[in-house]
Amino acid sequence: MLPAPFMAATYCSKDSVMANIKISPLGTKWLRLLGGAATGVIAAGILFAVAELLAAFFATVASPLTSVGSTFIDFTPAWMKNFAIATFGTNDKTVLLLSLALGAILLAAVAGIVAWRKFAVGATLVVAFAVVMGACIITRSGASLADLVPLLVGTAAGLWALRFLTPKVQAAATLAPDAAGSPTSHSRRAFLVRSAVLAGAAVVVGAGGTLLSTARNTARAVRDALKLPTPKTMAAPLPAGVQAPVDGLTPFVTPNADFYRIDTALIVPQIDPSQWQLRVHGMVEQEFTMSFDELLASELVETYVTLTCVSNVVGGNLAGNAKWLGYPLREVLARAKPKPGADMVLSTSSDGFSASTPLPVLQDDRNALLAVGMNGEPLPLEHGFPVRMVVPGLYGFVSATKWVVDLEVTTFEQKAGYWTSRGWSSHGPIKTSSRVEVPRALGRVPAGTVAIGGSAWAQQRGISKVEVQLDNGPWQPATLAAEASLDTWRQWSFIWNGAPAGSHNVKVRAYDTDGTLQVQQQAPPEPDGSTGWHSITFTVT
Ligand SMILES: Nc1nc2c(c(=O)[nH]1)N[C@H]1C(S)=C(S)[C@@H](COP(=O)(O)O)O[C@H]1N2
Ligand SMILES: [Mo]
Repeated sequence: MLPAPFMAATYCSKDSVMANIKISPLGTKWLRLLGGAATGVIAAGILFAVAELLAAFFATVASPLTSVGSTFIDFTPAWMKNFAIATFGTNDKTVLLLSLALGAILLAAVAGIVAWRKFAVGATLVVAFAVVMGACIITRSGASLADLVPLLVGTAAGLWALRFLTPKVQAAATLAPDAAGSPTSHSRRAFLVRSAVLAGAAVVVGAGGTLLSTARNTARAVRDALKLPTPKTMAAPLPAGVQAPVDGLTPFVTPNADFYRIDTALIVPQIDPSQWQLRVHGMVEQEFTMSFDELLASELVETYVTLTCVSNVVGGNLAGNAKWLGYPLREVLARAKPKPGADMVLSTSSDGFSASTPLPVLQDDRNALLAVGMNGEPLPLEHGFPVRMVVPGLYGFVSATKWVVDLEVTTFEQKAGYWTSRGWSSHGPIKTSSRVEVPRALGRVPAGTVAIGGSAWAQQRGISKVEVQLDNGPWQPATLAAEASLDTWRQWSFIWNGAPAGSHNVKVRAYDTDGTLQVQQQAPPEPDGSTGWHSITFTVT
């Protein structure tokens, strides 16, 4: 016998009315679908809520939902990921989470609808989804069997909920009220009550689990309370005039809150520094591990470095400049003593991301750092707390591993980093770039004197000259702001007197200190960084 609400849209709980109502087969079909879908979604809610709650106690890696999301990210084809970063920028994760949630709801609804026809098949679907989720969880970096407990118990609870909400008699059931008159109104009410109770329980348990895991997560509190030691070598004070005198330019030092963020982490890794360890191993004479206290007790260096992302398009904003505090990686490697033949260090984060950095780059005097501080504070959680790498001159994808926990000295032939195995290059020296920041593209400025400005970078080589071209006229030298170091970006400005009203175009190009001109040929970011001269159009009113 089916619960009544799925028998007729016009159904009413008053028995007297019921007697006169004809059951519409069409309405019945839709209500059955709706009931099945609701059953599936509520059962999934119970599954995830219970799993979330238990994950607060058992899991060492993320909860089932986020493990699935993370695995999804790792298996997303490169073109789709590039599209997501290009289209949604830093919102890419929100979009992913929403799509995943939508996908989960759809699958759950399907399983519920199927369960209403044939319970065993619906239940098998749920088990199949659970197996896939289990595979996602167990393959996360650092996962153990304990991480499966929340999923197992959650799945059991979800299956129970599915059974509890699925009518006992299924597709073959007759639609007529049974002999007792209208037990159907009872079953309808029973279904609604049961659904409401279970849905409420899922919300309460899920919210409780989330609160619990947040409360048990000490990383943020520890980070906020952490006092970093004074560096042995302080950064040289910034020269006056690193900021070009043009209103609206990007600040020379990027505040932490405004620093671009790019990573594959769906949930920011939460690492308690007292649990943090760096393992140094591979082709070395001396393998060792280093604790956070040991790192802080080392001779720390402070230095300004502009970080840039290989995914940055011409004129894009995936670049930031900060004062980093850290321990030179050349000291770490000097202690490990790489063996002959090694040419790469594969750095791996707690969440499994990895980067391949040429060994010599980490051994020369450029101050490649195991960084603990950013602009006078501990690293923000989303920028790698407690420890990340910062390597001047290389794009982040081959050097700037956040939440770093492992350094393996190896060779490019034997190992590849996360993005290299997804179609990007294995090496990533930063290409000379420049951009116009003021006026804004398609912006409007008053007639008279127009201030134009922007920044340029060529980490390790430095910027020696910037030129601008107005309306396809001759290239003219821009005024360079003071240089902080070869590893930071350099601002430039150009004052255009007597700009006539109308639409104008400004183009910029930079030279590094070797005198090499920025590449003119337009190229997309993949596989080793975009090239091309930035050009914008604006209107003088
Ligand atoms: N663990 C981890 N570290 C990572 C990444 C990542 O996905 N995971 N992305 C890298 C990339 S591509 C860049 S550009 C920089 C960005 O650092 P930011 O987010 O602090 O700006 O981090 C690098 N380090
Ligand atoms: Mo990047």
